[in-house]
Amino acid sequence: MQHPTYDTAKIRSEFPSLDRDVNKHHLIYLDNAATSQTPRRVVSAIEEMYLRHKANVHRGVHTLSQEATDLQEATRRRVRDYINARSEREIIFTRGATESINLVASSFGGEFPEGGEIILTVMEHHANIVPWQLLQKRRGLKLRVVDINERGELDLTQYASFFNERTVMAAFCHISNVLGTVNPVKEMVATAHSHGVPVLVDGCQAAPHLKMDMQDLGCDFYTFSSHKMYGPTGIGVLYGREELLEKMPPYQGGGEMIDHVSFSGTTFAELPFKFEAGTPDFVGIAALAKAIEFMETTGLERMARHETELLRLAEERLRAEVPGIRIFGNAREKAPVLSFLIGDNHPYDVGMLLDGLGIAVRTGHHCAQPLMERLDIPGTVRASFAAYNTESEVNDFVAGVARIAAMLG
Ligand code: C6P
Repeated sequence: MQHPTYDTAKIRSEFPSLDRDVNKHHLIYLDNAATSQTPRRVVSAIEEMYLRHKANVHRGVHTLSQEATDLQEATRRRVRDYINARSEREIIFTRGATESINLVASSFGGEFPEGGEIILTVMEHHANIVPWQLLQKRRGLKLRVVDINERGELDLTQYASFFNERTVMAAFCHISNVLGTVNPVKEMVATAHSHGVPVLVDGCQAAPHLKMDMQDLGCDFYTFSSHKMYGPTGIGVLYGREELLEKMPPYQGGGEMIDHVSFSGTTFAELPFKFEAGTPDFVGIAALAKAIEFMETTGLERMARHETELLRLAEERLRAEVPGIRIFGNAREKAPVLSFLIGDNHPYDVGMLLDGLGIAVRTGHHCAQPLMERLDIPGTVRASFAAYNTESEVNDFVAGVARIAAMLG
């Protein structure tokens, strides 16, 4: 099954964390949709920053400060190229996707007119629901929620029907973190734009698997978190179209985001710094470049093909070998995220028993409670695959689930 040029052993050799034992079993890490493991080159870059280049960015004329600033800004350019944005002015570093969405809701949404409507979908992560709900209260807005079909795909007819003269925003995920559904984002952006409505895409689950191309997608805002794409924790990227960012007020005030401060009035820095108040996590930002390098050298398409093969294998074998298994999310285009339940057994019980076998999966509502309500389930067990997972890990995982199913009855 493994392609001759795709060498998981070589990839795994960069991830020492995969070599450890858990509960007397060799770790099988299948919680990649929550956070991926980190390759050595990223950790080395963090170490290098702390041991050689630690000085505050954009603040000093001394050499260390220049070095740290150069490394941070080199990552910005790398991200710009990686996601095919037009300019590095469109790349804002945040703490993660959650902060990015709060930034857009607060700053871009701050002037939405009362009675305005925001289109969301039922498969959103709380990070793409709650910031809009907070804004809804502040501005007197209405949220409209697009439903899914039995495969877990969005109802695009309903989506198109929601647009009217009151619609002020559409915000949806590129890939569902529970169902794995890959949404037809380009088409959805085009629909919104045909009504003059701006779009935010939550690309958190897409970043580790898909080529992100801002100019091709045409969206107004796009966001993702570094920790899910082999990078450091605590860093996110917000892409925004320059002409929108230019008009938006700052999200937070403080150092770094100003041009000149006086008590009679303050002027703000140029993009993207207007949105980066305070000392950023320049150590992590510098190291994010190495995560992008890892994905580029491994080959995003080859990684995705490998991960899809693991997903298909796991789905087929679970269906064949585990009586009473229910898999949630059977979209025609699906990312390597596998949510399931065994009969009526609680996901926590299954997750705990899998942990006893050294197998890490996520259990619960996955920060998508409205989706759980829609599916009428308390939560799921979720296995999610990354570039370093192997066919033999999938086989052990399926055997583990089968054993647990037999035990629980
Ligand atoms: N989902 C999961 O296990 P942060 O926490 O800001 O890095 O990412 C939030 C987020 C936003 N959107 C989607 C689609 C996501 O999947 C996540 C994070 C993790 O599914 C942790 S809850």
